[in-house]
Amino acid sequence: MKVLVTGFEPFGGEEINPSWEAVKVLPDEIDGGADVVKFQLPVTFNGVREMLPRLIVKEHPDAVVLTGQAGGRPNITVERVAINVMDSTMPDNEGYKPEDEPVFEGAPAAYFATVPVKAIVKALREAKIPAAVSNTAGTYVCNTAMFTALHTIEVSGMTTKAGFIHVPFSHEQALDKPRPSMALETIRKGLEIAIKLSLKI
Ligand code: PCA
Repeated sequence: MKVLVTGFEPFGGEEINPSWEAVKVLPDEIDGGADVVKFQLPVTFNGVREMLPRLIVKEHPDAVVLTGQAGGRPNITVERVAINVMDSTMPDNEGYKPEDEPVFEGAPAAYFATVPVKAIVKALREAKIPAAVSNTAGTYVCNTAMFTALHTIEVSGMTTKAGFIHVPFSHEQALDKPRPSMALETIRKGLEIAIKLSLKI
């Protein structure tokens, strides 16, 4: 078994991105033998749309677990759906600011996550980690990544499961701002739970 796990580089003036900080300290093998392939994605609409399809086809993993920072959210959120829209008032790390553009022209309006969203939330809560289902991954780069992964899997006829987990700011990021935050170790543990469940179906 193999799982591809991605986190993002920092954006929006932050020095770190807790998604990548947590992904990079995951074990290289999970659940008694599943290989964990880790990759840091750029926070750019074009970079994600170009790199992710190549990576997924090359690695041909059993599951893809994408992660990103959702600063301001107090809990780990498991995304239910990705939409075929790029719409942003905040420029990406290349200065690109799309308005009402599709991620892929002619692709479906949306894809549902194929990882077990509700089961992951339940397992996180059982592990005492605050978690919830989210019904929007936004219209910035994270949604584009989730849409790109699900669309790539669909058009390639792969059976790979894919989903997106948004994580809060880490405590380090919130030291000087009144925003909710979570310990990186808790985030890492939460991702491990999500990965295990994503590989089980
Ligand atoms: N979060 C952003 C993009 C990169 C990241 O970590 C988002 O939610 O779209």
